[in-house]
Amino acid sequence: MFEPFREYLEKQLFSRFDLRSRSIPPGLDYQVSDRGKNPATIQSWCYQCPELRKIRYTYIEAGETAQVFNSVIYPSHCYDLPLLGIDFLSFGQKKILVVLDFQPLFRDRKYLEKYIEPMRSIRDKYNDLAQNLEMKFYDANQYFSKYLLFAKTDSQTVVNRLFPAYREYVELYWQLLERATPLTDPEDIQRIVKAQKDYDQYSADRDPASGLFSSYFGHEWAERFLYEFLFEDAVPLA
Ligand code: BLA
Repeated sequence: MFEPFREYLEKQLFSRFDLRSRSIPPGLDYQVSDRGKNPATIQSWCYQCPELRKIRYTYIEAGETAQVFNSVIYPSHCYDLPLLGIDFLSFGQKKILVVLDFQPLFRDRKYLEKYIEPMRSIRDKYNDLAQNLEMKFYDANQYFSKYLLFAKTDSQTVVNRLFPAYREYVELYWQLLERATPLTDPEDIQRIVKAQKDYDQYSADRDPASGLFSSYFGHEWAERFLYEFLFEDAVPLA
């Protein structure tokens, strides 16, 4: 279902950046579930380059029952850019949920003007994918922008609308990165280190996928996956 999205991202990354593999802890890069009726696999990829300190994406494949493409791109600590966040989920034809955003690290006017306003024209073009759905797990005002794509949709729309929207958002993200000037003051950089770490903690503690990971791969594996790979700068809750 979302394989073309993964391929597109991969091709973009490899053609634009000087990527190096970034290690994934043993056992977390690939796993097969022996539980449930449908065999499920989860595979992850992780890279880095001078501009982007962590690029990770994950594909869950459980046939008709579940297909998920999830990704977060963390810019280098010398860029205050939002994180590129992608979460596309399909649980059979009836339930498809897509979320795509530049996840802001700060919320002051100047920051939003610089990094979020540029999304507006794309978001307006794809109004049908921005449905103002209520968030149950996350606070919409925390690490989400007002121009996120967030929709319950169908497979036709995924192909005809989401794919072009995705390409435009990703393209814009590269542009913002190209235009960004690296921070040099260690204090400014520390502020980004802290903000990205806070993002990891917030996200790991609330991840709505935790139950899904546990049900397929067991609780212990799920906790490791969350705190050692997806959001590795977070510490597990006591
Ligand atoms: C919701 N994301 C979800 C849900 C699951 C995942 C299972 C709940 C769907 C439901 O309502 O039934 C899945 N989350 C994952 C997976 C991973 C993960 C598989 O982290 C990791 C491999 N989530 C993100 C990112 C964004 C994001 C980067 O990981 C940003 C674009 C958004 N996911 C997001 C939002 C919701 C969601 C906004 C709805 C949550 C809510 O209602 O509060």
